Amino acid sequence: MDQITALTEPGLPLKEWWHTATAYQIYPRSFSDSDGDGIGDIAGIISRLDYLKNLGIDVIWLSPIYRSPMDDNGYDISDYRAIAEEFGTLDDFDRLVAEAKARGIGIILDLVVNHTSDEHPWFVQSRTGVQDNPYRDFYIWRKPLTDGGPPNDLQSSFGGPAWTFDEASGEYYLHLFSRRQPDLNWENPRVRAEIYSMMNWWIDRGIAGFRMDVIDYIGKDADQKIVTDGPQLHTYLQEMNAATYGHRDLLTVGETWSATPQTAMLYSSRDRAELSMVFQFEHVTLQWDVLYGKWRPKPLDLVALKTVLGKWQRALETDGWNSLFWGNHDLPRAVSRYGDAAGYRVESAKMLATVLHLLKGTPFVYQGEEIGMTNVPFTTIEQYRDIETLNMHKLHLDAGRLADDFLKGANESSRDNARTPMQWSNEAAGGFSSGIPWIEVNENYKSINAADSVADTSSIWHHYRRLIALRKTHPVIVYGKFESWLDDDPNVFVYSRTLGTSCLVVIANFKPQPQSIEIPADIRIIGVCLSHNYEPRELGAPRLELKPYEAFAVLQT
Ligand code: TEU
Repeated sequence: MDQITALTEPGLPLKEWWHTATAYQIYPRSFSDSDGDGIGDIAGIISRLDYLKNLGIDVIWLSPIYRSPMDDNGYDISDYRAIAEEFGTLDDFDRLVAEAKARGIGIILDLVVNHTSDEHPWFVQSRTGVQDNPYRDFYIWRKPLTDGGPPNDLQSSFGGPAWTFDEASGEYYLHLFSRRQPDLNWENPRVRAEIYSMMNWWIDRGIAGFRMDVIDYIGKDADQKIVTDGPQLHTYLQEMNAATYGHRDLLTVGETWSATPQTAMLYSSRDRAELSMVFQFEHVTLQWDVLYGKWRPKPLDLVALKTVLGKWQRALETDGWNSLFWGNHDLPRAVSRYGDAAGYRVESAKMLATVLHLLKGTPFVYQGEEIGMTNVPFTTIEQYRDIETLNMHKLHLDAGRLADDFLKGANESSRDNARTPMQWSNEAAGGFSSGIPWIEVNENYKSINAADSVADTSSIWHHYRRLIALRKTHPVIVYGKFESWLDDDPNVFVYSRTLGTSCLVVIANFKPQPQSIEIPADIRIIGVCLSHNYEPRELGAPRLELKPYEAFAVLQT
């Protein structure tokens, strides 16, 4: 059977443009500063579009660019239809969309509609204290209990109670993040209508889709303390789909920390008309400590990681769709978390890319990952900017944790690891800005930067570029059936992808020690080597000696 016939076999998903796409996430504040104020901006992004085009990506997910007091770097929006002044203007944005489109790249916006900023006019109205204000019911207000306390003990993700008392109205409002991010009341049909109208306004400007912030929260029932997967969640998503992007060809990806393969099917199954795909985080939380969470991470357990990734590959085999990612703006740098930034940075970054990009799903590359940027070794809490890190620092210290111990956790897991400026060159501030960056540049920019990576054909950047191109030329990477091998091996990941007569085998050593493995009898490592991070190896032998972090992929047709 030829590959095109295989693609239209019954049981396989219909083809969508985003099946073959690779996305790239930009955190605008830290990407490229065009005017020297130390903060990245839209004009800066435009100036880097050729770099991204060259890498081969199809879609850019922009973290929020809307007007915001920046309590949570833009995830606190005060005007959904305006651009933050430090990022530029609506004209700049329209130019970005057009310039990206001219290069075959779509722009996906971050849709943050679980909450707004407390400076959003809706909330300003809502909290005036006048109970019959038409905006009162745009947010979630509750009377104090008889002892004056909050309605229940729901906690904010950023630490402390999720309810804050408002003197003016004598009631509590809900905020599952900072107190400056009040939760919208999705039960109010006027709130939903406003959001859909805003979404259509952006869609009409030519965007390619949305990444939806904590979208698993919108069906919540705060009184029952149900936050994720609330009773109305899927009803609202179907309503949103029908009212906005349902009849357009857009990519929608929900951020869903709560997703399981079962719920992912609810979100992304074709007949349900909700989302294209979700971000699931099981491979992330796997490394969190029971007590301290991400602030005292556990070492990587490869068997557990393979189990999670394999489970998701199998569950969404014939319907629904996976997203694939190692990092984002909330997570540590991929090579620091899953690889070996100190000993084998280049080899392990390439290995991780190989493993991820040859799975089934849409890969998302987080800015700087393609050059192997690492976590930042801040030595004092004053160097951190992230609201979550600063709040947690206080809470952990108040609870008796030693400052150095917290810093060690922050070095490994703070969101600021991902937010230090993109390292463009070995010039001052890594070529990110001619001014003083809003957060310190990682001091390793002299040896880790985009200019050097692009110039060196053996770099991590070129490895990413090749992997991204492979997805475009080999349908087996897009649609092939996933199977895994040596599942109990704690050091090596072996999987295959099969489509028609094509079989791709991927072998990756996740350790700094060499490994010797017996090739399972039912797979054969013969054919063309599509990707490797050392010299191409001789194929066909029944035993394989793998070098530290060696990874390669072989295609047999
Ligand atoms: O993140 C949701 C979220 O739950 C994270 O804040 C998470 O709790 C934390 O990073 C893991 O410890 C989204 C955005 O991606 C994040 O940047 C925002 O701060 C948050 O929502 C609020 O909008």
